[in-house]
Amino acid sequence: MDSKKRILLTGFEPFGGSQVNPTQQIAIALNGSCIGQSEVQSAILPVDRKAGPQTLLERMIALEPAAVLCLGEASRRVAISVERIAINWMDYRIPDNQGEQVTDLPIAPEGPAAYFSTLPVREIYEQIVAAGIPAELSLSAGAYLCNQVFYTGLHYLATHGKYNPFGFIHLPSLPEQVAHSLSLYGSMSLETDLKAVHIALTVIEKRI
Ligand code: PCA
Repeated sequence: MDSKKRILLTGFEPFGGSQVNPTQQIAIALNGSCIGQSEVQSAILPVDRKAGPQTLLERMIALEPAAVLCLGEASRRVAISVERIAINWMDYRIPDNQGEQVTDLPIAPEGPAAYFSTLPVREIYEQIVAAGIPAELSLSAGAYLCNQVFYTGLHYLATHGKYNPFGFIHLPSLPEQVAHSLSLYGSMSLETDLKAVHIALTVIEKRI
């Protein structure tokens, strides 16, 4: 492996009956790209309560990335959501892709109630908005797998004395996902997602 710093970028497989997940497409599109002095290495996480967080930790251990940005799709959100807080709680809204639905359980029984994102969240949010892309600072990543992965990564770093920037961004659904659903809600194009994630990675890269 060369001496370039690595940023781990993760997306998720499709879930909840959808055939696509914008975060999978973004992670694939940016895999191997250079941001400043760093290289993006992507991983696709399964929507599986055990294999999802496990795959993240395996990639973090194998790659030793200088920073990690995880992406998840939040259907019905209308803006790029830069997540501030991961909570130590699972209360799945729908089953995962293995049909498992967890109700009211902590992620790490011995862990703190919550962790703050260690990304410069306000700067990321402001830069995305400055580029003309709708964005928000979000106080909750929910209680499904995205929050679980967000919490798991921060808990791993905290319990191993590591301080690498680590955080999570939710993307809205793609226009074609909304077009094919029975109800109408907000969406964002892949092109706009790509611009926003590139901005986030550029901000993060300056901190590593
Ligand atoms: N979004 C889900 C899990 C996978 C994904 O892309 C979530 O928001 O928890």
